[in-house]
Amino acid sequence: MDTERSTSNLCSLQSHILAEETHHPGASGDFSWIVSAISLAGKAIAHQVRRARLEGVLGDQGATNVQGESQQRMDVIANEILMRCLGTRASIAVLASEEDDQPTILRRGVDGGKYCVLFDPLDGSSTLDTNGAVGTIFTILRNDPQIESAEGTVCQPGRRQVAAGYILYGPSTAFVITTGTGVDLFELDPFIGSFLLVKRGLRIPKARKVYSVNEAYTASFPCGYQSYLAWAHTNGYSSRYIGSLCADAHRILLNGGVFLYPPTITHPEGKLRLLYEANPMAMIFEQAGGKAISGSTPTMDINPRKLHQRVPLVLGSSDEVDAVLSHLAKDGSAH
Ligand code: P6P
Repeated sequence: MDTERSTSNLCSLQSHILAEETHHPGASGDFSWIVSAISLAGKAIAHQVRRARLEGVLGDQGATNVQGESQQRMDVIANEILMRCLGTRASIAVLASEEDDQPTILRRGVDGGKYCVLFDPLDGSSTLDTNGAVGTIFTILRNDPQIESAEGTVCQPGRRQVAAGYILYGPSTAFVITTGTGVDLFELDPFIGSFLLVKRGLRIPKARKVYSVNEAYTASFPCGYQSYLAWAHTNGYSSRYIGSLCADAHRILLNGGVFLYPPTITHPEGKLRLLYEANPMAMIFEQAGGKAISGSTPTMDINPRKLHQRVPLVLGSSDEVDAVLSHLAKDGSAH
């Protein structure tokens, strides 16, 4: 991937979003303010992640979240940072987080609440103890003032996402975002405190013989997924799996390949959450020329039933997702 950083002008995320806004006549700037708040939260979380062990905030919070998963102290810290940064933005009606049972209503549509923001504050946080890469995943939806319940308002299909992205806290801090006209990649320069544009219009390679799955659960995958893995094992594929969605997805977005989280005995509906993990990733990958399916359905076509709904997910290069789909269709595993 050639990057623009070395030859082009300095372009920050802030100025890039404001420039994008000029393509939307009548844009009020509200959307840019929301992205700016997410950017601010990303910088603050990046700082906390890097100092977590020094400040003794790694490990369990001693509680379980709505998902029934043990909450990490850094999950709570990241969640609070996002709430504090987004809560001040006047155009947000509803915030929803993986860490909170219910959405947070900030204001109604009549009071200017134009958007809803959903996020997984620190995906993969259990790998932090061993210095693993973690990420914040976010999506922005339009608020529908006609819908009374906050959960009903945010339960929109992925096709209606206004923007989606993630912030990956790894050796560097990467900010990936799409607003529906391609995918742009920024990297945090900690010395000037700005996310700088390094790649505009990122495209995923059409094919790459690398798959990413937790093979320990293979015996409990539906047979179509098992059939695909058996085929991949005898067709020159290699395997890479970190166990942190943002890190696995980012590698595939840049290099190509396919990520799979099929249904398992523990998670018969799949483990990943539709609204604030699968859908934002699906928008990014489709905008970069890739594909994202849940069973045989494009992930973004699913009509959500509830906030923390889980789905199976296959995400990646178009040819590689098609190869998985062909095995699911053959074995009738796609559901
Ligand atoms: P497993 C992290 O807990 C997460 O939600 C995703 O980031 C990741 O892709 C998946 O779970 C890993 O799950 O069962 O392989 O540990």
